[in-house]
Amino acid sequence: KKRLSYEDKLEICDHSVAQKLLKIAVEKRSNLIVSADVTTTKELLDLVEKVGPHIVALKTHIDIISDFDADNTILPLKDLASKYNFLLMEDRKFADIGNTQELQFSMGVFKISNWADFVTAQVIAGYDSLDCFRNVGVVAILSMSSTGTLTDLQYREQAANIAVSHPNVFGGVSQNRIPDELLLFTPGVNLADSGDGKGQQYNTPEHVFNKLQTDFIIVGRGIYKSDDVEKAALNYKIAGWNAYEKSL
Ligand code: UP6
Repeated sequence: KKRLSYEDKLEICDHSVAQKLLKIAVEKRSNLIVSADVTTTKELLDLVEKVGPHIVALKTHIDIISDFDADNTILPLKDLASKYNFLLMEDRKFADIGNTQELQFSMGVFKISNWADFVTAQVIAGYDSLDCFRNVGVVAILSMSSTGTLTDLQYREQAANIAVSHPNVFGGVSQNRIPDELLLFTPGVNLADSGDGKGQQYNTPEHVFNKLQTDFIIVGRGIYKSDDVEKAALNYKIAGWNAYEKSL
């Protein structure tokens, strides 16, 4: 079966964040999400200045920023997001009971609910645990890219059932195909390496569009570790877009 285009997905994915992402993808001719796994505010903002024009979203692990400060980290980040037209995806991978997740989402140092357009969450704690993300969109972790992951077929099916039926969820992170009404986000993408020696496993953009019919590729080290970050971002953007068009 042929994959759905972004235009097709705009018809069936009605969550407001899904709509925004799909429109940005079509406008920028990009399905690239950069994973900004750097550890200082300066590195983060420098990276975003370079990749911003090429991405649909920036994926953060905000808790690895050693000098995090709402005014110095988040305000300029939000300015860059509107300047370059991309969304902020906080890859928190929440994995607790609803009440705790609600606190982790809105309280503490990072106050994710104040700035993230969407977040990732495990579904391990069950359907109701996702109710607290009313004001953002959720991308559910349905399977993982690392060796030995416990996300077997039975888990993935049950996780997908939760994701499809929960109104706050509009997408899934997976290394497998997922139902069409969700947007598929695929990390573990790298053009040069097949792994990182720490369990990460990589595929090419070609593979994840052809075999998984993914919607968005997530690239970290393939871009931010590159000698020419801007050129690398452009390369992955083009590779991702060509792979998407070929898979149609
Ligand atoms: N990530 C994965 N695999 C998953 C889920 N999430 O790699 O199954 C995240 C990692 C990292 C990024 O937390 O931020 O995607 C991948 O980075 P890399 O391209 O440098 O390997």
